[in-house]
Amino acid sequence: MLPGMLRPWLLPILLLVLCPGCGEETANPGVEAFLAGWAEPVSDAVDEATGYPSRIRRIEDCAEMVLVPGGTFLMGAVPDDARAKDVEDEHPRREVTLTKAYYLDVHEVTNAEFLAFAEATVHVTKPELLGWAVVFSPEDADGPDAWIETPGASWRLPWERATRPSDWERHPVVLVSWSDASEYCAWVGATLPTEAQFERALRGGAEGQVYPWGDAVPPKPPLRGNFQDVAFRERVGPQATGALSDYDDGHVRTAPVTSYPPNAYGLHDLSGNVWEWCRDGFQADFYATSPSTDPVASQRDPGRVRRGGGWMTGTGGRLRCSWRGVADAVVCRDYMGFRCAKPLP
Ligand SMILES: [Ca+2]
Ligand SMILES: [Ca+2]
Repeated sequence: MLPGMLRPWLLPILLLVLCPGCGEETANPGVEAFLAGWAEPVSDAVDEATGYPSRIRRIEDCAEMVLVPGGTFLMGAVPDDARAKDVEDEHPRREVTLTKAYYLDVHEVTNAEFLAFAEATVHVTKPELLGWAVVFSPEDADGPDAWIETPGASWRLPWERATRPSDWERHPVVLVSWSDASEYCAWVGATLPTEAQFERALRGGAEGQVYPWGDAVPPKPPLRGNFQDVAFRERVGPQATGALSDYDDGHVRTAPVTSYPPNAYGLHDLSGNVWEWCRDGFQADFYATSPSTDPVASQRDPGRVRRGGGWMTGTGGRLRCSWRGVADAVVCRDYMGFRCAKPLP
């Protein structure tokens, strides 16, 4: 057959014969299997390194997650951080490799999302069973401690005198234990982030900084999150000695999620708003003994890692990227919440 006699419909077939790879599906064939049953892509945007969607939405709670790159980063106190000099558990600073990229929630789990979980699973938290919780309530406190036992308080009514704000649904859930958080993550097909995953995400790709935004507090404009600020000091009074001067984020307690700009990975409020549970048990000497690849500390002791600082965190050094907080797995605080993570297969 002469070239001039080619039928138009023959051309795609000839191209396939001459170039067998040209007609193949270009998407990563594992993506569909990985997402099946628990999540779906938000858009056509795909991560070039992995072929996986850059952003996904979970089926159970409609929460969105972004893909954080795997790779090697420096975890622990940076050399120029004078405040970390005597903080032994942040040393030694070391190279940590996360072998898989991982999805991480764009924002802290909200009350609306936790409500969906509680209704679907008939989950009950410890404050709900006890009928009270310790809640920030400076007007009702006798002494300098502004947190008092409050009848009726729980994640459903987490503010003073067992109340809640009108936009409660958009606030991060609080007064949930590590166990509550872990069960939630399992419900959506994920887990809590490891401490290493959290610190990598918190640093946002900016290696070597004391804080996510640079080396000093308070951050320069724009606002970087919800911390213990001038609004908090006005509410509590002069004993709020840890409040950031010249910083007003507009919220005394929790702020609705995504109230402040995201970091370079597209993640909101890793720093501030609420402290976040990590999967790891807390071990003060973990950095000296842990593997350098995908580290996660054993949960043999009651203590669990919490990270990032919250609305009551200010000048005390706990907003630094390397600060490691700890709380028992069963405690529920009105400044502690969580988000979910899931690594690629
Ligand atoms: Ca604040
Ligand atoms: Ca947070």
